[in-house]
Amino acid sequence: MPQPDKRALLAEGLSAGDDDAALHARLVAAGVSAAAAKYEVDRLAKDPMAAMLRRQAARMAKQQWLLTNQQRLAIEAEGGFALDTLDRPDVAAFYRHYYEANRPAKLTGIVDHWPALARWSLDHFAAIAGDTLVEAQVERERDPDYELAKNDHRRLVRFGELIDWLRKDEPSNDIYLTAYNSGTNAAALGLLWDDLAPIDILDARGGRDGFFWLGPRGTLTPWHHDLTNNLLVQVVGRKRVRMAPPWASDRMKNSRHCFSDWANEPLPAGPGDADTPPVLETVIGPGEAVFLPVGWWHQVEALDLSASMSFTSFRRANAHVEDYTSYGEIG
Ligand SMILES: O=C(O)CCC(=O)C(=O)O
Repeated sequence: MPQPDKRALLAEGLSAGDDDAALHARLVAAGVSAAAAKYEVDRLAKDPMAAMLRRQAARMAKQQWLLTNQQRLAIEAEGGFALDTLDRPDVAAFYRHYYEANRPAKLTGIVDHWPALARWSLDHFAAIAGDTLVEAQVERERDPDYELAKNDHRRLVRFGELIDWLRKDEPSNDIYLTAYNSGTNAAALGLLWDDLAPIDILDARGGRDGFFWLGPRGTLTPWHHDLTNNLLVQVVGRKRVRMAPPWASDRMKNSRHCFSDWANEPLPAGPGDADTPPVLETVIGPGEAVFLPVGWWHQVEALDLSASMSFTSFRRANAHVEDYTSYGEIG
């Protein structure tokens, strides 16, 4: 029988905030004799690495307490933990109560003036850019990590071919033009920007700096958080958006970068429990939008053939990415 790795067990226990008795019990439960476990635990008293791990665990516990307070306040708030819908929001009120408060919202009436709402269709896309090469994310269904490995899934496709395939209206998560493809698509699909117009809550760039999303019914963007504040505007079809707050990150299984091991799990809307985060859920249709604050987890499913735009050009710096460093393994 293999010997338990006592150092690994101790490191695990110290990181979890175990006291000496809990560390001892952890070793014994893994098959270490009581005498050997006592020897190992006693030795930690002189180990500077153990002292540091203990301090780190205490810091983490303190931070978790602060986050739990955020949860209590949000759940006990008047109206409960809920997503507000703001119709034609006042710009100053939006910034004060949502953007600066790191609070999501569903927004309506902010793009009623966009010609895209009447114009965008597969025929329109084919007419203005059918012969153009666009970049898409492809072969997503064969790879459970298609978002994390998104570079491997980039391909150039003729826009007209993709449009013909979309006309079949088959549900699929295999191909999706996403914001990640914008480096190519912003130029390739430049004529589409003539169908957009400025949005009051954004800065003055007139909607021309947005990111285009086009895919069939059934695309799934797995649970992740963005590194910026983000506005997702729906133009064609509907999307279901699920959101979980940053203060519930202890339940988000965040083992890598900004991604969650919940992947596309349909975490239920509601206050959550000890294992699952509180979740807000909404469906946005043509002309509707959702404000996704930085750090909020979200998962998005297209319920129909869908075309959307997203924007990060708020009237604030929105530069949170500049001091983000956790790109690798976390959990
Ligand atoms: O619309 C989607 O599929 C995903 C949108 C999203 O996750 C984002 O804009 O950050």
